[in-house]
Amino acid sequence: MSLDKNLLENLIDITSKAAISCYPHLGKNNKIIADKSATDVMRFNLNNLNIEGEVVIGEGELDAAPMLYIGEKLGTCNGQKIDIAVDPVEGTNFVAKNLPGAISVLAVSEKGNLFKAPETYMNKIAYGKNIPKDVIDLDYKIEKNIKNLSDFKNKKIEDISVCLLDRKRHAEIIKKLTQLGVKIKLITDGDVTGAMLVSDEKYDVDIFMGIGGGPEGVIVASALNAMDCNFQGRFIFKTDEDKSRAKKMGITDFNKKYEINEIIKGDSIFCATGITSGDLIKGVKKIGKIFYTETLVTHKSQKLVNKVHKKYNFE
Ligand code: VTB
Repeated sequence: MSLDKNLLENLIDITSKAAISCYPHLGKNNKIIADKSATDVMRFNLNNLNIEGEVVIGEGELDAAPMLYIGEKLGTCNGQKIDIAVDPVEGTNFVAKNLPGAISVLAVSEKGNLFKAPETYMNKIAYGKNIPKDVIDLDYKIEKNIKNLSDFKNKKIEDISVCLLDRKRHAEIIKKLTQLGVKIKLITDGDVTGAMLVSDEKYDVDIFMGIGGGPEGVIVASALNAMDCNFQGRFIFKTDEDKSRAKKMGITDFNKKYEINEIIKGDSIFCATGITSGDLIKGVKKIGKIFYTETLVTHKSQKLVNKVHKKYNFE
C-alpha cells in the first residue's frame, strides 16, 4: 500500500503554514521562538489529519521536548498508520539572523519504514543519480572517493565540488580536500539542504560529506531516496548515555553503516517549505496581506519531485 495523494497535499499545507509562522520572527535574534511557533503549527495541523501517526524523528525525547517528541502520537487515529519525521525549522540560526537557507520540513513513511534515529551526530555521505555503488563509500578514504568520482564523471578533480558543514571537527577533511584541489562549498548550517544539492547538476555539488545531526541524516535520506540519489550514514555514539539511549531505540550495533534503504523503506513523502530563500528553495514572501510559499516535494510511489507554490491570506 502506498501513501495517499491527499496526504501529500495536507503535508504541503502544513510545512507552508509552519514556514509562514516564522515570518514575524525573521531577524529577531531569537531562534527558540521561531522554532516554537513552527512546532506549534505543525503539531496542531498534524493532529487534525485523519492519520494514525507517530513521531519517529522529532524535537527531542519526551523529557527534553514538550511537543513533537519522539514517540508522540499524532492525528485523529482514524486513518493510515504512518511514521513522521519533523524538523519544523531546519536552520534556526538562519531564521534568527534572517539569512538564506532556513526550511520547514516533514517526511513521512508507512508505519515502521522510517528509521527511528536518536539525537546524536551522524557521519554522512550523499551523492547523485546513476552513480554505481562501488564508486563512493563512507568507508573509503576521501582521496579515493574524489578520484573515483572524478573518473566516473569524467570531470577534472579541480572541477569536483564538495559540500560540507564549516565546523572545527572537519578540519582534517577540509585540509585533505584543499590539498586535492577540489571546489569546497562550506555551509554554516543546514545540512539537509547541503546534502540535497547533489540531486541536480544545476546546484553544482557532486558530493556531500561530513558530520551533522543524525535526525537530519534520516530526513534527507528520505528525500534523496525518492530522487534516486544515494546516501550512507553512521551514527556517532560518544558517551555511555548516548549508547543507552540508542539501545532503547533498538540499535545494538553502534558502529553500523546504514545504507539509504535501511533508513527509509517503501513509499515516502517529503515536504520542505522555504522560510528564507536559499540555494534550493525560495523563502516566504509577503506582498500586502498575502503570503507566498515554495515547497519542494517528493512522493516516491508517484515518482514525483516537484516545487509547489501556494498563496495564503489569513484575514
Ligand atoms: C547539525 C546539522 C543541521 O545544525 O545538526 C547542525 O545537521 C548542528 O551542528 O542541519 P553543530 O552541533 O555542529 O552546530 C544544522 O546545521 C541546522 O539545524
